[in-house]
Amino acid sequence: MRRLSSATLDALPDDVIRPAYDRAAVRAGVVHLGIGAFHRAHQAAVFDDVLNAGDLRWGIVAASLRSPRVRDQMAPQDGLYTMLVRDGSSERARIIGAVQRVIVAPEEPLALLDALASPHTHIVTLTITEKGYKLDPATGELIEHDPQLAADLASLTRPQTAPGYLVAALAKRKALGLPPFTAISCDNLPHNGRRLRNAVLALAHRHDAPLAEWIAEEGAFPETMVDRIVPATTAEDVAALAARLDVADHAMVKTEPFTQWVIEDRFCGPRPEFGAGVQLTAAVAPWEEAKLRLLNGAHSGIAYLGGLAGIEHVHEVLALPAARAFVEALWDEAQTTLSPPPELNIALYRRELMARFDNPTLRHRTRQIAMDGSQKLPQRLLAPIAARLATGKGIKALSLAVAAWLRWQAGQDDLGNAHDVDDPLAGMIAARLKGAGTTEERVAAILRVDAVVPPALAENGAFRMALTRWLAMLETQGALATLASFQGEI
Ligand code: CS2
Repeated sequence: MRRLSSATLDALPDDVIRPAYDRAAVRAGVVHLGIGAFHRAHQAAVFDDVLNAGDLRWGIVAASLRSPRVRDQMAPQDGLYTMLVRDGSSERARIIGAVQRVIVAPEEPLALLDALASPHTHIVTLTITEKGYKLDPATGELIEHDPQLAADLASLTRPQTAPGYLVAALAKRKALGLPPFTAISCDNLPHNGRRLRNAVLALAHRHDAPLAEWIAEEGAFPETMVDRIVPATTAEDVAALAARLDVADHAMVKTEPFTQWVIEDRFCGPRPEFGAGVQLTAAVAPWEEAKLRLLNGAHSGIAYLGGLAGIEHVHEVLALPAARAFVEALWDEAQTTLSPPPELNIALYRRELMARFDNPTLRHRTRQIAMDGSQKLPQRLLAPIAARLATGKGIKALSLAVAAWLRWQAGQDDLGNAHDVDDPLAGMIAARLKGAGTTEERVAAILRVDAVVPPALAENGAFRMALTRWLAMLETQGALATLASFQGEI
C-alpha cells in the first residue's frame, strides 16, 4: 500500500482535512523537544491552525531525544501524519503538516543545536515527560547524580538532556548576538515554566555565570497547562486507518475532540496569534492545579485500581459503579484544595471529565497512565492529601489511590499476571520493598522515599494509617473488593 506523503495527499478520501497552506513556503519558528504522540495531537495541531490561518512563520522542527522511531515513521511521509479525532458518535481525520523535519538528537546533536540557534526560531516547546527535566519530583532540585545530567554538567558539546540542549543553544544564541527563545514546558508538572527555568538556570550557572544571568534577564519560560487525552497508537489503529484512507500512515495519532492549552502571556520574542483551544492568561497555576488534581489525579487512581483488577482501558474501569463512586469521591476531596479560576465551573468540569473518560473509542490503556508514577504522584495526589490534612479533612479516596500505586509496585495484578513497573525509580523502590515483610513495613518503606513523599507528609500519622488500611485490603482482597468496600463506606 502507498504511504502517506506530499505525493499521496491528493489521493486521500474527500472528507480528510488537509493543510490549506503551501508547505514549501513555511519557515520553522518553533523547535519542539520530545516528539511523542502528545505533541503531534496537541501543540503541532495548534501551530497547524496558525499556518492554516496564513501566518507561515510557525513551522516546527521537532526532535527525539532518544529513539529514532518517530523520525523513521515520519521522514518517509514528508513529516505528514493523520490526527484522528473521535468520540462515541463522530470521527474526523485531519492531516497535520506543521512538522517540517524530525531530528534524532543523539544522531545529529549539531543539527538540533543549529535549529535551536536559528534566527527564525522564536519558540521552543517541550514534552519530555516529568522525568525529562532531571529534577527531583518532591523538591524540584536538579538530580545531579543522574548520569545524563552529570554528563551535561561536565560538558555541553554533545548534550544529553533537554535542559542541556537549551543551555548549549542559548549560549550559541548569545554568542551570535541573537535574543533567547521563549521556552515552553508542556508537561504535567506544577509550575512547569518555573521548573524548566530552574533547571536551565542551574545548569547554565555551572558552566557560565554571565550566560545564566542573560537567560534570567532576557529569556522567558511561561507556565502552561496542557490538556488533551492522547492514548498511544496501536497496530490495530494503524491498520484501521490504512483501510479507511487506502494509504498507510505509520505516524498517525488518535485523540479526543477536547483540547486546551493555557499559556502564561510572557513571551520574550514574537508569538503567533493563537486560534481556538489556546488561552493566554496572566495566571496559569489555578488552571494547572485544577487539571493536575482532578483529571490527572483521577487518571492515576483509575490506572492503578483498574490495572490491579486486570482491566485494560479507562472506560472499562468506569463501567463499574464502584469505580465511578471512587472517582467522584476523589474529586470531592481534591476540589476543596483548589483555588479555581473564576471561569472554571468545577461541577461542569467534572461532568465533562467523566464523559471524556467514558469515551469508548479512545481505548486509553490503564498501563500507559500507570507509567512513571513516582514522577506523577506528588502533584496529582500527595499535594492535595497534604492540603486536606493541613485543614483536618479526610483523605479516604486520595489515600486509596496512593495505596493502589504502592500495591502496583509489587509487579503483579490481582489475577496473578505480572507487569513491568515502568518508572525511573522502580529499581530503588523495589529494593526498599524487598526487605519489607508486612503491610506496615511496606508503607514505612514507601514513606521513606523522599524523592516522592515530602518528609512532613511522611511523618503524618493519619496518612500512614489510611495507607496501611487500604494497602492491607488491596493485598488481601484485591482492587475490586476494595472498591466495593470503599463504596459501602461513603
Ligand atoms: C495521563 C495524562 O498518562 C497520564 O499520566 O494522566 O497523559 C493525561 O491523559 C493528559 O494529561 C490529559 O491532558
